[in-house]
Amino acid sequence: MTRTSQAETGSTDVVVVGAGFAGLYMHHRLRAMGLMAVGIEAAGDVGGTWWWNRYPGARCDIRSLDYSYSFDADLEQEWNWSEKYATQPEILSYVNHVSDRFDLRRDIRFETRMTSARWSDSANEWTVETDHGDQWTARFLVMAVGALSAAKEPEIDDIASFNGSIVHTAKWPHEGVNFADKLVAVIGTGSSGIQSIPLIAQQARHLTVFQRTPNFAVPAQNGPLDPEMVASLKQRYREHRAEQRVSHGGVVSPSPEQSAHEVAPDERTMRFDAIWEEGMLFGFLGSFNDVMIDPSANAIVSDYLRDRIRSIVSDPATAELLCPTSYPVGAKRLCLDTGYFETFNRPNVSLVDLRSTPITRLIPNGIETTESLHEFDVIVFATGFDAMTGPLLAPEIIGKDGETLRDAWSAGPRTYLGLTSHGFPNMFMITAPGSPSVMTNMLVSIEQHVDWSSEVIAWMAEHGVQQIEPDLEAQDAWVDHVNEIANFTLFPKGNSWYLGANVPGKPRVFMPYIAGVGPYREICDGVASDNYRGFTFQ
Ligand code: N01
Repeated sequence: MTRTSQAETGSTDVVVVGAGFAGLYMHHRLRAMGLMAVGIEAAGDVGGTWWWNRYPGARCDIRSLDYSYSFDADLEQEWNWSEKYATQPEILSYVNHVSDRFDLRRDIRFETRMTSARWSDSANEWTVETDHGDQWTARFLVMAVGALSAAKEPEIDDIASFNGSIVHTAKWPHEGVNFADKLVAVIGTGSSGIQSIPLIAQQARHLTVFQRTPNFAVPAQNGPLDPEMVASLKQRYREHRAEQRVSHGGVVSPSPEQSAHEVAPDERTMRFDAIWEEGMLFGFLGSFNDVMIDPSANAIVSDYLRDRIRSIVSDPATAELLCPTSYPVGAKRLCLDTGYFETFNRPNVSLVDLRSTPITRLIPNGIETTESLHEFDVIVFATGFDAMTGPLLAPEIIGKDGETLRDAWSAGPRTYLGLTSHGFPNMFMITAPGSPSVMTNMLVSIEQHVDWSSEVIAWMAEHGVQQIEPDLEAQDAWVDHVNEIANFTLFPKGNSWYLGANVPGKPRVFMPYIAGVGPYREICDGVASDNYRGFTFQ
């Protein structure tokens, strides 16, 4: 939707930044509360991550029946997913359907990027500015900007010197990319690389994969949904949603009671085989209760997954390069794949190990490594995101004492409950650092945050208060708690984007809260029922 309107100036109750799943649901809630909202969205239409990430193979790695809104019982009955894991186009049509059904585009300015927001304590309002020269004042600011929405470019010299095309998985051209008969490079082997590599390989004359760190991946075992299973789930969808809300990761799965060491090797293998055949993303991490706590239990799972790689990839040297050995499984986000390791058996695919032969620079016709020159027509950067803090710190957000959020978080993000930050009154951040967010089914976490924030806004209206701000002590205690829980586990042991380790110079702080969505929800509800313990109101 091309923006044609002139710069706007006005006043509203709430400015909502972002029109992905979080922003859209926020608009729905605010409208139901009788509040006015203005939405700002950089993309040309609704969908957030699913509007931008259109690379071949992009699909969700949470089951489609779970990765959908639960706020409306009719909506979940009327929508029909075609596959176990939905593709990006199908998710985008779902978002479009929801936006049409609830008329959610009405208040949103597309192709508009928020550039700054400044809080005025005397006026009790935010002034939000955009790259179109708009200026909105609002009592509340909701940052629904997504956790994985600021694309990370690779740190490679002379990128501009390359004469062919460069595309980034997180900013995929809407017209698509023709790889037919082309020499193609993919740099990066995280989820985006692992999903796109098999499909690019089918089209390209030759595909070279540049891998810095290998990743563990589990086959999706995707396929059409069984209509009987869907009908039966739909009959108890409400109960299923309630179970999701109190689960660990926002998906219903059994809680493991045994340690990996309590089970005989043969039985362990049988269990792992069953998880492999089922194709569930976090099945391996939840196979025993100590996989993400005890390095030796984790090694049992890692060994199994490495053996699987060796059994798929025909060339033993390539198989070894594809086996992760430098971190516990799960410490980098586990990937769900369709034919990823098999792709390295194709004659038109080769692997370059960047640990032994790093890229030195791009050259006009390709990539130079310390060992050789590789010629390419197209280079795909699958190099990920400045996760969680990137989208929040991109605009200039200036709080109560004139301090920017960037300065307040210079040593790492500081939030109370992963929803609010001291010094930034009346600002809510959906699925921000310090909340379960990216460790969960995002839809469950998004709905919980939007519900909680809208309930505070309603409570403030009822109690005649104008301003809410988290106390510094409550925030410090929460940040300590988030770190304490993370440090009890193996999650911080990989150089992952969870820690900000993928972005040079970014403070190393484990950002998500990993105690689980159920316990986290209880804490948030407890804070609310205790008259918003840890917050000061004016
Ligand atoms: O990004 P990543 P992603 N030179 O950061 C490499 C979600 N998601 O877009 O590991 C060379 O995981 C980097 O190497 P290293 C999901 O939560 C979900 O793939 O830093 N290589 C790594 O291999 C996921 O975890 C889906 O050593 C460079 C890769 O690029 C998250 O998004 C699909 C480099 C980046 O991997 C991020 O995934 C897609 C450089 N300069 C994404 N810089 C679903 O399935 C980076 N790399 C729903």
